[in-house]
Amino acid sequence: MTKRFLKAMPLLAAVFLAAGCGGEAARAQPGGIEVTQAWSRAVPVGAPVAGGFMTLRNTGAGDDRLVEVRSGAARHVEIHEMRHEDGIARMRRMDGGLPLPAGATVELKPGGYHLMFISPEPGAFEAGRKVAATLVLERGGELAVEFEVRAAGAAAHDAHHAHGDHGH
Ligand SMILES: [Cu+2]
Repeated sequence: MTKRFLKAMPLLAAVFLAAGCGGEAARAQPGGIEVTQAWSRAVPVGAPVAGGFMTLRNTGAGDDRLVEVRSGAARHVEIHEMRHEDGIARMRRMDGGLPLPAGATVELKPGGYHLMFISPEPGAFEAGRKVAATLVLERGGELAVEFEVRAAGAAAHDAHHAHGDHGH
C-alpha cells in the first residue's frame, strides 16, 4: 500500500521525506527552491522577537512565493521587509508573502527582508543552537530549514547598531 502510494504521488512523497529528515542547510525541492545560509541572531530570554535570515534561490521554471513560516520555537513567525523612509528604517509585515521569481536569488538579511520570530521560546535562540522551521511555498510545498543561531553582533556590518534589532 505504501509503495503504491509513493508511486502514485511522487511529489508529495518527496515533500514528506524532505520535511521528515530536515537539518540540511540546502536542499533542492520539487518546486526548485533552494535554501542556504539560514541563520539567526541570539536574543536574551524574554526578548519579544528574534530575526531569521537566509538566502532563497528559485531554480525552478516558475515563479513561487514564500507564503508562511512555521516554527515550534516561537508563537508565530512573520515575513517582514524593511524600508528606509525619510531616513528612518521601518518594518512592514508582508501579508502577501515574499515573491520568489523564477531564476531569482532572494536574500533575507539584517536591514532587508527578514523573518520575525514573535515571542520566541525561552532559550531557543541561544548562540550555538539551531532553530527548526518549515517554509511553506505557494507552489513548491513545504521545506524544512534549520536556522543556526549566532552570537549577538555576529554580523560585522551590523555591529554598530544597538541590538534591539530594528526598533521593535
Ligand atoms: Cu521585523
